[in-house]
Amino acid sequence: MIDENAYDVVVVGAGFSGLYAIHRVRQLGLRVRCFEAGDGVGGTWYWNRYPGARVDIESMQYSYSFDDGLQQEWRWPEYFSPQEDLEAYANHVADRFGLRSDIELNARVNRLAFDERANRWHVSTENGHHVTAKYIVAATGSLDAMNLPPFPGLESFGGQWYHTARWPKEGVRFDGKRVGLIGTGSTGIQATPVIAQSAEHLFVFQRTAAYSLPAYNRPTDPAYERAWKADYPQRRAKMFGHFAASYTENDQYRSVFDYSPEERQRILEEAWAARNGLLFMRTFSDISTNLEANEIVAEFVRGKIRATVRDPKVAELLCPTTYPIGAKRICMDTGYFEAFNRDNVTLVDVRANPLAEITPTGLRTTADEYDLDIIVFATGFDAVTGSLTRMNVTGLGGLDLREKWRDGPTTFLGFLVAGFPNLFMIHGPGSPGVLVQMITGGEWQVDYVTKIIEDMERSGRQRIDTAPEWEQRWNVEVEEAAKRTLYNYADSWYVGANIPGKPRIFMIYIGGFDRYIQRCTEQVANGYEGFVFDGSVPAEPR
Ligand code: NA7
Repeated sequence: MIDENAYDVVVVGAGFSGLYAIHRVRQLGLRVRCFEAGDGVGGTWYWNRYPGARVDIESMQYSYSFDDGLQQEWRWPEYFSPQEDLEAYANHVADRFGLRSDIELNARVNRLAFDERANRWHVSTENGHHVTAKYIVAATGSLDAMNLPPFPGLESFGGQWYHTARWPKEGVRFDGKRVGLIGTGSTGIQATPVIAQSAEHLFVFQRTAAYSLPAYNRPTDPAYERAWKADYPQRRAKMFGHFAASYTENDQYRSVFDYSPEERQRILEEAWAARNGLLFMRTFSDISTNLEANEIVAEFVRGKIRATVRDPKVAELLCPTTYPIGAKRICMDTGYFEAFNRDNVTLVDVRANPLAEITPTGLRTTADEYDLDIIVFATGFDAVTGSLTRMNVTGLGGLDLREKWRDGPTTFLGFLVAGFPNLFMIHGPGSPGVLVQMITGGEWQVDYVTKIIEDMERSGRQRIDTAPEWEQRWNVEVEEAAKRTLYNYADSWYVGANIPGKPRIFMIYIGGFDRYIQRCTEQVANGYEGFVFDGSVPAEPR
């Protein structure tokens, strides 16, 4: 008798990687079930529906490549899609490939336990589902577990409050309201100009100033779309061989120091005017690796802030000075700095005067009190590991993933954890994750994982694991790659510094997507070196 609740694969999360994982697993002819916490598909682009939410990579490339019909027929109205267009795309993909019948919505996984006698995972959800599966694909997202700092007094607040990552579907009306926005990362920077348009007054509480570049978002030029569609196969192939899984036509890749100060200025001005967002960071080859080169570019960007913001004191406060440009995720904005020229926007420095408490009528810093009707928390995420550790995952011998990662996450190739067999993470710690174009990165990882599943099914293997020595070795590779950059110079979510008590470890493989593919591929080609099947003795790392 078939056990209806026994699956070959459970996919956790119906974001972009999860949707593709369902599709690929089905192609293997295996039984799959996907559990999704939200009441719709889209993952990050389902949850983050705050005002101004927009992707920072051009949509013609931040999209699936696996089906040419899909990429030919889909139209992206804007270069950088707003949240609603990305959510619509996820829904279209779910319908077009008939994925919905395998997705359980409103089903947050709250327990994953490995049964080592049966080599099966037990999966439970908050709303009472209980199934088993041979394999888990954890497509849980790098930026899913929201961070709401424990500000004292929040429960006493008489107004409304929202976290940007759990924004109500019906939206929030700001007209006539005094609004406080906490946080000036990508999210706060996108939300500020939009909220400012209707709020009676907006107070932006800034702890650390951020480097932000103009998005230059605009309607998609039909000629640009045609060029992409005519050349999709070649461009996608280039993306799979590119260090950031991206397509660029005009990388200069020369050192800042190859140019005279006047030439640099000219190149930077041209880049500022023409290269949207993240591309600007590739104007020179050494921006992310050489502090002196970085400072030249950082000072150029500060000059732009000073030229935009009329009040010199406010401008100075908005200039980031405590870390290199790019060491935290660079932000992309549409009118962020300009918003501080409005009479109804006030910047509050909570580095000098920290937030002390939320009060029944607003918020108090160590210097002042603010009457507020609405508080918006744009305070980020327990990134990369949070969505995994919050699921209560236990592996061999009942080992808890939180315990295993107490001193920081360890993985082999960013997708497998020793002692947690048959559990595959997409965009997990130690993978290129958010430092590459994530849809393409996710597609590649899903393909890699499904190939492993296919091999196991063909050879009748029950269990795939790795060994701590191989995790250590991979961790060294991750660390070495990060050391060659300036990323360790900032207290960012990349290193877990935004969550008090989280071990400070660079959690992302920055050696390049191309190099990552090469490393993953060669481990498998070398007879699955570093993997342990069905409890066999692991090979020694060389
Ligand atoms: P981020 O980038 O983590 O930004 C969170 C912001 O919230 C940042 O400015 C923080 O200041 C601020 N923050 C967090 N906790 C506090 C407290 N306790 N007091 C004051 N301010 C605080 O999250 P986002 O959602 O903006 O962006 C996440 C990613 O999504 C982004 O990098 C893109 O990849 C897309 P801090 O800098 O820590 O001083």
